[in-house]
Amino acid sequence: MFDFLGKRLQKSLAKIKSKRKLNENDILQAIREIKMSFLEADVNVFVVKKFIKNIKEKLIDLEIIDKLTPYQQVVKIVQEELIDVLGKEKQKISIKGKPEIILMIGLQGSGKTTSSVKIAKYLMKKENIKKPLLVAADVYRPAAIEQLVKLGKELRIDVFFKNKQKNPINIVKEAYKKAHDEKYDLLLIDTAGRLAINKELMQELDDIKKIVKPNEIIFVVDALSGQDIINVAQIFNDKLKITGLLITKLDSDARGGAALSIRQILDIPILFIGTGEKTNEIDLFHPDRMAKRILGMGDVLSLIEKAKEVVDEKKSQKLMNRMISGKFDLNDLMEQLKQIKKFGKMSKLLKMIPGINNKISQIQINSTEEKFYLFEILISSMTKEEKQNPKLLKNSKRKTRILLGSGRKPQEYNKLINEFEKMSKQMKEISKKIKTGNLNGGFF
Ligand SMILES: Nc1nc2c(ncn2[C@@H]2O[C@H](COP(=O)(O)OP(=O)(O)OP(=O)(O)O)[C@@H](O)[C@H]2O)c(=O)[nH]1
Ligand SMILES: [Mg+2]
Repeated sequence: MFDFLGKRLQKSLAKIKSKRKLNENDILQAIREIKMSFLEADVNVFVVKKFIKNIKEKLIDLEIIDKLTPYQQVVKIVQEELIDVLGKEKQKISIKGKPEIILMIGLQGSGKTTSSVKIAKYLMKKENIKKPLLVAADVYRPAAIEQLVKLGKELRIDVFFKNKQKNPINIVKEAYKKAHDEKYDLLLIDTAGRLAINKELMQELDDIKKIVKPNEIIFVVDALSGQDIINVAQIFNDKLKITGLLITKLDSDARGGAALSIRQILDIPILFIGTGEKTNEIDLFHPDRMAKRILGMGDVLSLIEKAKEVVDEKKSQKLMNRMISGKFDLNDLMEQLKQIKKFGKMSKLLKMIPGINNKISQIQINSTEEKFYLFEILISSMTKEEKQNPKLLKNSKRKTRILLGSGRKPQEYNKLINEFEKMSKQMKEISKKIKTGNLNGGFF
């Protein structure tokens, strides 16, 4: 997520980290570096100019306050201005209509269809939407209707479509009537993609807008877009008045600067970001949290929210109790691995933890993920008895059977046993400390 900008910016700022005083030259050099970071991340020149002008004014007047190092003060200023670029406050869709009507627009392949489903699912979970209707208004691309129908089916969300109707305006009219008649509380219209600005298709969107009078018109923009997306967004906005942005594919290594720049140039809030192909890979956009993340300060709030969403509290409590009581078997380990997996990719998770961003390499992450995967396979080949009583795993007949069943190597098996023993030992020690009330320095 804006990783390129983050890494580059953190590198620029690291140069002044150890300085106890900053002279004019240091400041100018830092400003130059910051400017280059933004330009290299493909942020629009006008946005960069404004940003630099603002931080320059603040940095020149910098008065060193005792409590903060010069570095901390510079970071604070950059953070404030970054929040300004990202959009000051969190924006969210407030459900106004009955039904709430959302129109999705954007270039071809930007992620409109996927995002339509993601938004419907998100609003059902967070905003008390109970009966959404998705509308397949893309009659041009073969299989477009099928794509939405399939996604809707997976999530048990109704999809309105007409295989024979070739006029999207008529489809929308009918869907609009159905939504009112059958008391749907959300009407979400997925429209056809445009390769570039095309007058006819633009008129079609305007006609749809006039019929349904949407509460939200969301412009879906791919993080991989180049600078020309800003012009495209401008034209869409002039004709249709966009109410919010959704930036997709922020899980890729796209620099994302161009998509990001639309926010400030057109003064349209970023409502959501797409972080993967799965229908739950959508996040509300919080400018302050994103600024912190870009500056390597972590995003603990998002991490806690995510944990609440994915971790089954009862199971965690049970697991915790077993750990404290010194009982911890391979069933528990498997349960723990499953809970971790629910967070998604480990690299995403680690980026939310302050200070850790640059300290763990992708290689280390990959090897941990691989190890967990391996453990899961091996544990799956064990009997219930073996999982409850790991001592049985020393038996060579059992070992041979498990290796055969899992298709793994003896070294891998030994690694699991060793690591499990180490873990159990640590847990027994912690449990002893808790029981004797002797927990110096906490758990870790
Ligand atoms: N990695 C990743 N892929 C995404 C994301 N959003 C969408 N995609 C993928 O991007 C491709 C295009 O997505 P669609 O939702 O079909 O895009 P669209 O705008 O509806 O495309 P058209 O209808 O052809 O204009 C699909 O392969 C999606 O799975 C995202 O946030 N991350
Ligand atoms: Mg589509």
